[in-house]
Amino acid sequence: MYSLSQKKIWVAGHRGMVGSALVRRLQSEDCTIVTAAREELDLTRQDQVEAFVRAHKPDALILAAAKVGGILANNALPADFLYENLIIEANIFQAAHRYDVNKILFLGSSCIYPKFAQQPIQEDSLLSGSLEPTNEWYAIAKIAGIKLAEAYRRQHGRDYISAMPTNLYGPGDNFDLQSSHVLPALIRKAHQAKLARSDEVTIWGTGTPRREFLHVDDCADALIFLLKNYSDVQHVNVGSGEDIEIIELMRLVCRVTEFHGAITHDLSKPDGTPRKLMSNATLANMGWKPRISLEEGIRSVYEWYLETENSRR
Ligand code: GFB
Repeated sequence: MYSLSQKKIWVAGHRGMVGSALVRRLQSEDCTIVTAAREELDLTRQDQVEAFVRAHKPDALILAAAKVGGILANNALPADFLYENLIIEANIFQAAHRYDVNKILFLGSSCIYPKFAQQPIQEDSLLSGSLEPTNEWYAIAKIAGIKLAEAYRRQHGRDYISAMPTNLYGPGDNFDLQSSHVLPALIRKAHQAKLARSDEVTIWGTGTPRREFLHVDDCADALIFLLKNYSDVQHVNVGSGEDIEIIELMRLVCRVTEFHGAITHDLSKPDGTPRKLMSNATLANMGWKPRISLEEGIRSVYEWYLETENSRR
């Protein structure tokens, strides 16, 4: 058991959806939260990362900083997704080891697994087959992060661990229709269709792929649970254990947003991997389970979306 009491915890990426949920969650712990504004620290610059770690000397850090995006952004910007994620990971692991930060929790993604991995996906299916082409750049950067954690543990005995969250959603998500993940896009599209009194709303692809979703507050809770209770080389899946077809997800979003028109398809857009439901047995066996149902989560995010709509304009 790793006690957070009186510890200094650096949340790298605290302005992002996951990072801000981690900060909210850590506020109920007896620890000091360290964060860095983007203007103060550019994580792609090795000298700046080293200077920051040397100056703040955190006891532990959670690496939630990453360049992220939905299926189209991943596909369109392969160099950005590969380079930025690799360099952030390399800088942080190296600086942490150099200045004796002995605990890191690295965050990956469910897209690290092979496109046709057996479902539900077990942690040990990593690197057992080819990746989904729409996000292989991001996936390779995240696999490198897992391997960095493993390598520093093996070579230097560091307590570096990795968690693989599934598709996340929640307050602070990106609602840009080109670069976002599916759930915020569907909420925004259904809401706009309702306001425009449109007869229809369009989803990308066939609607048949299945995805697993987890509310970011559940994810943050699972991550702090792992930080306290887990220390091993094997990365751990963080998911809800349930998946849903994209077309069903759209129906659910339409119900929540009260949009009653038809659902049409833009078949020029990619489907991506057919299914990626992760096994959540490792976390369940340790005694952790999610609390927020998908419908409840979508309702609360829709409320957040409406409350913050003006500030996004
Ligand atoms: O969430 P998403 O963009 O990414 O798309 P992935 C999931 C599914 O929703 C795909 C469909 O089958 C999309 O075609 N979809 C339907 C839509 N309508 C829309 C829409 O309006 N917007 C979007 N974005 N999708 C990402 C990876 O894969 O998952 C990342 O690209 C990361 O690397 C993330 O791992 C968790 O689930 O396919």
